[in-house]
Amino acid sequence: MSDILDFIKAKDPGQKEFHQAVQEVLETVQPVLDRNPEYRQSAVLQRITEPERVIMFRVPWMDDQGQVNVNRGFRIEMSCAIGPYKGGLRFHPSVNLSILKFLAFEQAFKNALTTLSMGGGKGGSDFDPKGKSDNEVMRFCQSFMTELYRHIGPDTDIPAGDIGVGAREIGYLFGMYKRLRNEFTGVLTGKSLGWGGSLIRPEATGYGSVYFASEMLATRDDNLEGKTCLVSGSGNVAQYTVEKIIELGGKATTLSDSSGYIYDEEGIDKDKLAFVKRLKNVRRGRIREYVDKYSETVYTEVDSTLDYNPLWNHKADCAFPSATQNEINEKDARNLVKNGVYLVSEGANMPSTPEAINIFLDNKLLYAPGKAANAGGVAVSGLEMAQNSMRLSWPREEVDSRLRTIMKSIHQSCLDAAADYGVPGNYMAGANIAGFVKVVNAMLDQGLV
Ligand code: NDP
Ligand code: 2IT
Repeated sequence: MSDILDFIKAKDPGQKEFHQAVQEVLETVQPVLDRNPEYRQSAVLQRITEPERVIMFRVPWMDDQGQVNVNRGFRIEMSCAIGPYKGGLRFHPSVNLSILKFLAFEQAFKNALTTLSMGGGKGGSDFDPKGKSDNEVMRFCQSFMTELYRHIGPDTDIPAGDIGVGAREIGYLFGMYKRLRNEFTGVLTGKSLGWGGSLIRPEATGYGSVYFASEMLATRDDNLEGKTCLVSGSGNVAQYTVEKIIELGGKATTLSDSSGYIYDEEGIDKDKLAFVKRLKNVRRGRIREYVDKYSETVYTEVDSTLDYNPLWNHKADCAFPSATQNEINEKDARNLVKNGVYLVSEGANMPSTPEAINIFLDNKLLYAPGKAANAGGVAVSGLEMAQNSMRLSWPREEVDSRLRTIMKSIHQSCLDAAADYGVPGNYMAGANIAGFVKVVNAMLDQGLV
């Protein structure tokens, strides 16, 4: 196991996020390999850690001043063992091969857990949509799709949103794909409702993460009623996490963006959440404006000299990290435990460092890893694909009830796999093992391809 990890690190030395994601999975699936010696002969670890295909391309685009800019575009086609490549696109200046490979790697196992037939992929660009006009974003998306279109298709690879890619970007990307291919198909998910989108897709990741939390609480005869929750981020996932927490009787006290966070001791209610949605989705403003509107609340600017994030240092019961990778470090994890938090449900992908995860596990928290807790988003993407194929759309209640059933099933698969391999209650090990076994068995069934 450690030989394989050393080999991967030596081959791509700079890819620290990818190494982190791989190390976690390799460490937890060791007992699966011990029980299935044929996996070694078939070199399954070497195969699942090497993307089936990596596409990297130049994206030239013109800004509103007539200046030409160049960004880098990517699509990582990680695994199509159980279905066509599926996963989001991230537009953020930090995007690089390491981050997209970690996301694509996690996606393959996440998608396997959803019960639907989807392989794993991820893509994006180091383009920063922040501060750009709609026209600039449109020109960028059109240029990006002018290359991407030849690699994707409704039965081949189906991208969707992630950080920096929401309904606006999906619209521009879809428009260009349709023009280039002369076909109207479900090649992207997260589409708007009027032209092929699914009800509940915008809500799905946040709702799903809270449904998963409710399932974990139910194992202790508990629920979200009256629970205080810390939420990070203020984008798609964070907004619908707060919405579901409110609906289930909990109280969310924090939201953040990359500049800082707000603390609202009274709780973010429906009206305040509606303000955040307008602020973030329509005006594309900063979370600090929340305190201008609600003066009894507190805004704290990011302080890069601190070695912890003060957002995670408030009294609470539950935490829903919903911004980005490695946003909870060891010190943050200790602060969470010290403040009484006993449940962490990861809306973001890999938001906790390995040291933070160890603290959650040592302290017997109900800890749900992203590949289980945030799988509701891609699951409803799968339901969007199903509806597109049938050329019909299901009502809100139907999609929501399917989402709830899928989250329940993921929760059960994690518990079953964890118990089967002697680590009862360890959702991280359970998610990794259940996802891994499904992907690897499909690979073995299909021969050496
Ligand atoms: P959005 O772009 O809608 O929102 C992202 C939020 O996170 C913003 O508040 C953003 O702040 C903050 N953020 C992003 N990068 C950083 C950073 N480096 N440091 C601090 N804050 C940051 O994205 P989503 O809500 O869609 O995604 C959030 C997380 O959820 C990601 O980890 C994503 O991979 C994961 N996820 C998303 C799914 C989906 O369906 N959308 C599905 C499953 C997981 P700012 O505006 O200042 O950048
Ligand atoms: O990380 C994720 O699962 C997503 N960004 C959603 C992917 C999708 O295809 O809906």
